[in-house]
Amino acid sequence: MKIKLVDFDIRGDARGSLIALEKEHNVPFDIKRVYYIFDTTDGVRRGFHAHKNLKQLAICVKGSCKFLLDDGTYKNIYNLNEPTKGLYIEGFIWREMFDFSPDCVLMVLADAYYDEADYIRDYKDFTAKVNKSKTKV
Ligand code: T46
Repeated sequence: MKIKLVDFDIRGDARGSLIALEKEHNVPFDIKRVYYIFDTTDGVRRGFHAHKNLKQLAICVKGSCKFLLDDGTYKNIYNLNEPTKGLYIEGFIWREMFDFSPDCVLMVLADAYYDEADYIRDYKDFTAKVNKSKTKV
């Protein structure tokens, strides 16, 4: 299980800024899928799930939003408000996204194709699985 904030180098010049995302350089997995969330309804909260097996890198390329990440023991809130930062999420972590600014474009890179079977969408199932893995030690 891993959560990490990643800083991207800006390849900027007098014309403006550019950030390149490359597998193994600043993206620590093989990119299979990219999706982005935008035009989010005011006050909405999304996510409410964990993944059984997925690596993701979330970047707010415009505007801002917040991520609540919960490993079943600790909860942390991450504020994504610049395109130079990515939030890397790997492993069994519950996530909720909220406080989207009206202009927010949240881009997510993932190491696997979309698969509903990889989602745990019930918080009780999530905590039960976390507790089961703790007792396995
Ligand atoms: C995650 C957070 C950060 C697809 O058809 N393909 C896709 O690749 C995705 C991501 C979604 N969908 C469909 C499934 C639903 O009918 O798009 C609809 C909205 O997806 P969902 O309700 O899962 O969206 P969020 O914002 O709750 O969660 C998404 C990702 O699903 C999830 O992996 O970690 O963003």
